[in-house]
Amino acid sequence: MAPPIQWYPGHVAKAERALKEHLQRVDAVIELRDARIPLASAHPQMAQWLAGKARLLVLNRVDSISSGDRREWQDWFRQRGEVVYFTNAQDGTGVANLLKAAQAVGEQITARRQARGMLPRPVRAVTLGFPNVGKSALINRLLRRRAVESANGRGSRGNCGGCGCPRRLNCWIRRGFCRRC
Ligand SMILES: Nc1nc2c(ncn2[C@@H]2O[C@H](COP(=O)(O)OP(=O)(O)OP(=O)(O)O)[C@@H](O)[C@H]2O)c(=O)[nH]1
Ligand SMILES: [Mg+2]
Repeated sequence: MAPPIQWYPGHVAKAERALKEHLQRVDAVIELRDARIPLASAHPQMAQWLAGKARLLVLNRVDSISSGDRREWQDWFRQRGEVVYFTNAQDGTGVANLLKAAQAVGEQITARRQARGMLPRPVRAVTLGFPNVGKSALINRLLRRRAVESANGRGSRGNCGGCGCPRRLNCWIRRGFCRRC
């Protein structure tokens, strides 16, 4: 008889643990999805993982959808109380708008920290999303420099040489802690 299929392999559990641990250290999350498949490119547990955290939802690759589809998705998310930011991380369309929103979120976080008597420090943000969705390209656009490698393909694998986090974390956690992952 064939051995039972393990649907929840150890490396996935390990990646999830690492993700949760990393999330404890960040103030805000930029969640990236593919504008062509905004629901299919969402992780079902994302909302749970990000509970209580500031989050900006980005639909990247806006150049790959029609303006009609964009309007429909915008309405769809708005009806559910969600603000979405459409970007083309390759040519930078929509990034200025996202940056403004991110700065506003940052100011709120800083004000909250100050009100609690905490010392000021730079706001920590991370981008999360499926492989190849454009995380690196967006980071480079937001920072206006080539801070991370952005390329078509399978992305980087193995352990990160900087903070030591699993680079792929099964394709979920990326960026924000060290430049190399
Ligand atoms: N047409 C188009 N291409 C994009 C867009 N954003 C990123 N790309 C391209 O898509 C490819 C993958 O982008 P990356 O930034 O490396 O994606 P990633 O999410 O960091 O990928 P991994 O690190 O492998 O998970 C690159 O060739 C980018 O130039 C976009 O909005 N539109
Ligand atoms: Mg990348």
